[in-house]
Amino acid sequence: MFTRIDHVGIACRDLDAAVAFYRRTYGFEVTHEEVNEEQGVREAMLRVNGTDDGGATYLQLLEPIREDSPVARFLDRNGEGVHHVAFGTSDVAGAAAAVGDRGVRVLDERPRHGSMGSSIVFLHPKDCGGVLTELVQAAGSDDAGE
Ligand code: CMX
Ligand code: CO
Repeated sequence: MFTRIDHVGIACRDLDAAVAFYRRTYGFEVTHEEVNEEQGVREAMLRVNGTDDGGATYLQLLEPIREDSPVARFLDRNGEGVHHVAFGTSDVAGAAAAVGDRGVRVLDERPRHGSMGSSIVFLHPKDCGGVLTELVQAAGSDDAGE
């Protein structure tokens, strides 16, 4: 059901500074940048590697665009650092339903819009051993329903 780590989400206060750090330290380049109003973030996706199912693995650098957003609250509490882990699947609605049946709270009733046209759902960190977990179906993935 889950075929890869789609991305690791990292909260930062200054997106441009974070992008510069990942470029000069590791040589990772920005594949895509966007503002996601619904999630309250400006974000950059840095592609790390491709996978044999045609997917890829990214770092997602996240800067809050408003104070009442999840990433702003996270930064206030914890400072900069790892914010969430995202697993890739070809059927995010089915995967969320299956995980929900296993007793994990699914935070989104319906998949929402994620980076690069993906569909995403979040799971409650308190049901996942303290890890905020995201499920991702890439745009154009086989079972894409949207
Ligand atoms: N990782 C682990 N634990 C987290 C967390 C995170 N990223 N964010 C919050 N928590 C914990 C808090 O530490 C707190 O724990 P305690 O009660 O033990 O102190 C608890 O969850 C509640 O925290 P809160 O700040 O009061 O709650 P929020 O109102 O911020 O809600 C959550 C937390 C997970 C429901 C909310 O952040 C959410 O809905 N997140 C999903 C959306 C999101 O994160 N979007 C940004 C990324 C977008 C993208 O990836 O595309
Ligand atoms: Co994410």
